[in-house]
Amino acid sequence: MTNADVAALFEQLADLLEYRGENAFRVRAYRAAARTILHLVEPLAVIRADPARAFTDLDGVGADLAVKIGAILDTGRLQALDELTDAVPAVVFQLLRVPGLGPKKVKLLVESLGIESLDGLEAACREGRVRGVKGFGEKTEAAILKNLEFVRGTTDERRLWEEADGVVGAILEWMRCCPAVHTVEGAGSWRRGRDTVGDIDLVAVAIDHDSVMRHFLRWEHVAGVIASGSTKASIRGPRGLQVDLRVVSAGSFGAALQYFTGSKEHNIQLRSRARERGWSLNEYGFHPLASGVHATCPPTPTEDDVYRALGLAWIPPELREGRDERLLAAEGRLPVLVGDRDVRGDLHMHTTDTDGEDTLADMVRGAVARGLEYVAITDHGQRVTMAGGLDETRLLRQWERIDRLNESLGADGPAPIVVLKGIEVDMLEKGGLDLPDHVLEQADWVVASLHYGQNQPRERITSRIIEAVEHPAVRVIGHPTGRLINRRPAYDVDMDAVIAAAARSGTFLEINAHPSRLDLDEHHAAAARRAGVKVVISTDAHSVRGLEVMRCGVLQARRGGLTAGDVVNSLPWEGFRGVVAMKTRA
Ligand code: DGT
Ligand code: CA
Ligand code: CA
Ligand code: ZN
Repeated sequence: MTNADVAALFEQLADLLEYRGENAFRVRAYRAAARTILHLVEPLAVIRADPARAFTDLDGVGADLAVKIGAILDTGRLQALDELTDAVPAVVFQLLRVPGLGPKKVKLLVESLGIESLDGLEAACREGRVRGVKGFGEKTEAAILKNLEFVRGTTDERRLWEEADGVVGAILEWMRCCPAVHTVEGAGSWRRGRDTVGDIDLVAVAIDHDSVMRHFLRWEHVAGVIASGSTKASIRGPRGLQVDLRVVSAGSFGAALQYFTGSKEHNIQLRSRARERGWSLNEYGFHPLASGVHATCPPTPTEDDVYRALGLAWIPPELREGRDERLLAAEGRLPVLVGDRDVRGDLHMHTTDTDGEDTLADMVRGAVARGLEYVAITDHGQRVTMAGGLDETRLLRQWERIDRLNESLGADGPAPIVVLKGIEVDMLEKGGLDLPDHVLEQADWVVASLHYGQNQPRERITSRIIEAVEHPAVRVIGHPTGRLINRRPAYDVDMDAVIAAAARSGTFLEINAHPSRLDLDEHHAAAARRAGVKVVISTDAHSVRGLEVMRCGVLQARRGGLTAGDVVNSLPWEGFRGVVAMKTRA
């Protein structure tokens, strides 16, 4: 069970309680616990394994909830939810998955229209029956139709890259314990750094195939064997993820790693290039196309050999999507992609002054430990009341503390890090920002984000964001499209217009590195690059652990073809201080 799985169970319980009109206090308690758990970067199992800690240390988790969490970790189930589930019609669960439909609305739809399925809801929307229900209107009806499309397009089968990455790390470690394994590497969409992963693919070279297969199937996390043979096997692993293993000979390793890394589209491009040279290409290597020809083909012990034989530079896996990478590789024009070590600063993070879990001092210590040269503290502005957003007085007080912190950091010798006075302002529903200009002018770093009124029509959302882009104090737009992978679609926004405005005004766009945001996504990141807009990769950390997700943002930037030069926070402090100082823009 991942933290997200546990949080989802509590959310479902809260939904069902609310659907049945039960005690609002209990509903809120479960929701608060779900939020806390979702925000933890550390797995609940790790907390439980630590004798010095208890679930009751977590915000909003009392004795009763702590017991429930333990039971979920043991059994994968929440008994209270199982009991309620039987008492609620099945369609309720489907309807609750539609973004924008909460328990109260679902109850109205079920009871007044007799909706029995997603199809039934779609028909009711198309026939204009939903707008007749109290509390619904034409706009809600249109929003439901759009969101129904989203629900249908999303299965829970694809997991966030970071979740898959945890499983890949564990299985590689296990496979490397096997004496018969010579080499084993992860391939597939995980290696390409896609934002979500369907299943995990491993490629191994082994001395003795059988003992490798036996070792694989003996992994403690195998929940079921899907297929097993002497060269390939598939298991159901932790978190429901399928893991495919291929075992090949050392001479085929390069070809196999290349083949199983994919993507399919990229492989098709390589095969057609191989054909031009009179070869076929598969997971075992190159072979002559014409039968009876005994010409020798290039050997493929490494991936580099495969690309070199085709007259191509080695292509980073993140670019292997069958777009323009083959052309760029043939002409030696592949971008030198930004890497984890290029990142020098983190310009979006929260503290206990709003909805963060760790204090200002702890966040800064965490950033120093990660080797960062500068950070911006960007707690929420006052509009985000739910998170205890800062008004002018509280913000100025925080900035005084940051001044003092910087002084003390530099007290004996050079400071290990520069702490910038920042803020994450909210773009208000009716336009404008949630803190006055005279305050924003005093900030070192202003992130502007849109958290409310996400269902407004395209023109409204777009003009709110462009207004923020053009605001002289705003340096970067936070999570510009608002998507939450597998949970909520992006808001309806004209990103071409936003990117064009950012290019005109020199405003940056964020790649939010949180594994379920990754926003800008790879396509928008690439579009920003083409338009000459620089991006900022930020963690939006709400805890010290949250700082670790930077690598997920870097992967997304790499998939967008970004170089260090495209990423503002790859500048060393000496260069970045000039960016901070540059407040008035053309
Ligand atoms: P996923 O698992 O849906 O996130 O995406 P991938 O890319 O990991 O896809 P997967 O697991 O089906 O296959 C791994 C790689 O193996 C894929 O990227 C390319 C290669 N591959 C698998 N099946 C085929 C196929 O039928 N034709 C070709 N050309 N390549 C294939
Ligand atoms: Ca895969
Ligand atoms: Ca696969
Ligand atoms: Zn934030």
